[in-house]
Amino acid sequence: MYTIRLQTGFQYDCKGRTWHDIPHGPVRVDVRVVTPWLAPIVWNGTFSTDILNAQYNEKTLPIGLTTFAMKKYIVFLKTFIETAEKFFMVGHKVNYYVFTDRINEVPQFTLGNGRQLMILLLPAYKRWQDVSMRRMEIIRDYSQQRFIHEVDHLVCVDVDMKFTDDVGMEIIGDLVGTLHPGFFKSSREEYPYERRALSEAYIPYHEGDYYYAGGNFGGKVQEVIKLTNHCHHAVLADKANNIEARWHDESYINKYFLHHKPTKVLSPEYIWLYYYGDPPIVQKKRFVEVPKNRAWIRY
Ligand code: UD2
Repeated sequence: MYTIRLQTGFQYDCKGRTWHDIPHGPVRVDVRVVTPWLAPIVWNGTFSTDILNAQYNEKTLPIGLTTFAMKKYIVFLKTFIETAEKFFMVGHKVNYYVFTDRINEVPQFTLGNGRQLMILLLPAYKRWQDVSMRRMEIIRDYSQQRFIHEVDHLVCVDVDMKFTDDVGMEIIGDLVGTLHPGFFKSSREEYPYERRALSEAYIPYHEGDYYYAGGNFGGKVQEVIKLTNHCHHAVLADKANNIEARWHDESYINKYFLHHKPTKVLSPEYIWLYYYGDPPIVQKKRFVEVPKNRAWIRY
């Protein structure tokens, strides 16, 4: 028997069957689809949306999607929500939790059935790094006090992003991390982990599995509470020692995932930055960064 690989990444055998027809057949041979601890790595072509949707119990609670639109980042909210309505968990219940200090600048949205927008007022920190890192504390607190009663699962993402293709039940798992688009082909020595031993985020050169993006993580609410609580304490401990990890919250998340392995890993389809080009191996760019003028937006 011979196989033909098509651009889509699906495998067809000589009888024209895809892996859907042959459940034990190969899935993707050009990328790794499982971690060494046997968690799936979610790439296009490795899952069936129909099967996952059929498994989804209609009685379950909505999926929670958290994002922060603090200060000038409020300008990203319109595109973020409008594209989420088109592509994020279509046909499922969603609670959007948007943290902002600029309630008056929140646009009006028309949302689909079963989808709600919750605007949560926060005072803003001065430094953008603190806004970014403080997300750990805020997500932890709101998860404990509120989200745990309203949703089963949280997806926590950056706001300067847009959805450009379907993102559905395939991303749901107990503890979920996303491969950073810049380092999914790199070796562990090349990962931009925090390398100063003084920091709580420190990872030595001989350790580490993947480099995860700070802009998309999630899981069951209880797991997100553990992750954000751990990272928040690490941020505080470093602050007390006058040190700030190299990539802020992202560095602490990477340290957390080293010792608490994600049960599901999303490929960079789920956080793409065109700064890294348009490689065909990333067949779908589902959630992509909106370019920003960092000097203007952050100050
Ligand atoms: C990366 C990560 C980001 C974070 C950061 C830490 C990705 C795609 N992004 O992005 O998650 O780990 O590095 O260095 O993996 N924000 C505001 N107002 C502000 C500043 C930030 O709302 O004034 C929020 C907003 O949701 C933003 C997020 O914090 O998307 C992260 O900030 P960023 O997007 O400027 O960070 P960036 O692009 O360096």
